[in-house]
Amino acid sequence: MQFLSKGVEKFVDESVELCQPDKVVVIDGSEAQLAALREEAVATGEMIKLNQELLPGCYLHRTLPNDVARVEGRTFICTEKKETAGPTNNWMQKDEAYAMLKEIYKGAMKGRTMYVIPYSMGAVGSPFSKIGIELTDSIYVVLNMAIMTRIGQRVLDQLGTSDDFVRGLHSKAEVDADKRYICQFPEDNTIMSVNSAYGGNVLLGKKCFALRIASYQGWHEGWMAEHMLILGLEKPNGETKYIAAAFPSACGKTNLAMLIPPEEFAKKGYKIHTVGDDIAWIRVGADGRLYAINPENGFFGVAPGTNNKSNPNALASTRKNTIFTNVCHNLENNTVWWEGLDKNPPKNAIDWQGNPWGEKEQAEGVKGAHPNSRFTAPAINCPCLSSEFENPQGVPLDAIVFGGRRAKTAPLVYEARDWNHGVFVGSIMASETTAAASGAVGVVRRDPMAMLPFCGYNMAEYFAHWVEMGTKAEKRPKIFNVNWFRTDDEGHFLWPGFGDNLRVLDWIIRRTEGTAEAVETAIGYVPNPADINLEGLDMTEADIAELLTVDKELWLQDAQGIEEFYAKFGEQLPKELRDELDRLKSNLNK
Ligand code: OXD
Ligand code: MN
Repeated sequence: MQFLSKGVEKFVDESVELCQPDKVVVIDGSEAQLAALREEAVATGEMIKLNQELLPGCYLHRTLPNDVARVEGRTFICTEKKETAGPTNNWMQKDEAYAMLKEIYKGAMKGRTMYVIPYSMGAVGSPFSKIGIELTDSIYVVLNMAIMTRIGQRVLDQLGTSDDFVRGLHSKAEVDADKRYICQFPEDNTIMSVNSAYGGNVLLGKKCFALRIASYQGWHEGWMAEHMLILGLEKPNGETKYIAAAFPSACGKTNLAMLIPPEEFAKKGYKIHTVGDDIAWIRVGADGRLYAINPENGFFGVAPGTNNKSNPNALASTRKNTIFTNVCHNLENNTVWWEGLDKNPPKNAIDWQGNPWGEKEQAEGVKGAHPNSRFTAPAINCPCLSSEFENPQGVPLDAIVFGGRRAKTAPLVYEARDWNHGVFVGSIMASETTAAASGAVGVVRRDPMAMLPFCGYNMAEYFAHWVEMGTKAEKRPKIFNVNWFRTDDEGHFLWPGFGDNLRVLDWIIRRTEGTAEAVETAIGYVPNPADINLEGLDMTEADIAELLTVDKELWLQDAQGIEEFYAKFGEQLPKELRDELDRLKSNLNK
């Protein structure tokens, strides 16, 4: 095939020779071509066309029951040397990986069409943006990529004769779980994903490129790819401040990014503007501040639990031009349903596995939607999408927030003393397993910067890169840690969360402006109870005081856990972080 870029031509020709598709189709991004693909997917049963009056442009897709989530155990960083991937990644020697994968891809597309998807992560032509070419034998992938990224001829035009693009080869092959591999080759800007058809494994622009490959690129090129939402907080005076926040999967990033302010705040004029819900690419601007873009163009959100109360903006985003995956098919009106959408499950439905689902199955506790069922919705649908969403220069960050699910240890919010302390706070991020019973504490999994499954290189180098970015940015954002999940001794959540999280963001922004108080503790700056605006909230100062306590005994135990986690990195751990841990311990022992 002919392309302006000789690199694209070579990649397509070699992949055709390997996978032997019957046909090759280049995705030009036109509505006519996408409409024809939707029709074809409906004709073959790959997608179900939903009620076009209630859900215009919406479709339902089911993956195989063995293929419903990201597969961390089968995700590899493939480099020349193991040290480049580091102690927290699965590693394969890259030549061995290529040889093994080639056997699996051989003839995998026989009888099928190979689609060539040119896509841009970030607005086409933005100085932040990067181009990828994904080859796939799945129409579902093409249609999802058309929502999640900017695709088509305009991307090829932007690439021109350049060979600077990320190669992604995806084949669903036989969807054989035993031969499923999600391999990143950061040294070669290459991704190979085979035997899966589930979003997180196959929409190669998302986790594989925008986090694993991009984090490696950023390390070499002096920028950062992070697992962060980006939001703009508009204050009553009309000024908007930007926050990027990292939380592990399933800790509410989409909800925070689309937060609806509590009534008292809304009345005063506070608003939230969503820039992104999952990924941020961050660079140092000419003025020495950090600027962030969301490289994606849509939301790949978890459906269960999304409802008019928890996240009306996310729900509104799914009402048109959306692809639903593994949710329940409501046959009463040919729409969709999932657990937590409302209290009226359909009486006549098909569950995510394609089985009849009605009152009997519900009484037996069979789930209608898979717990990881998803919606792929265009960002443009989001009622609170930021006007800066397409800004090619990104938005300036005032604060970076880390957070996890901790029943006891972490207070509702605290502020790092300075950048390096903030990097330490991110590096010790942890989340506990849920549903802590009375007094019990869940199992802690360390998930530094929420990047454990997504960092494309040695995490010790990644920490060092964070430290270095702090020296490059003269006007660094302040760094904070939040914990919406603190519980009392009976295991009840102490903080209402959702829209009320704005009260914490408000303190954070006032801290960046120097207009809010705090006390210095062993772990950093913590607000006094009176510093959080509780207007309109049924909560006493004693309640908030409890949320803000720092239990030295628990923190000393945590310091032990951090020590064990850090031991993985041996001598490679940056001295700055070792010093911060020593300082934490000495503060706690004072
Ligand atoms: C995730 C996701 O798993 O965003 O983090 O899908
Ligand atoms: Mn994510």
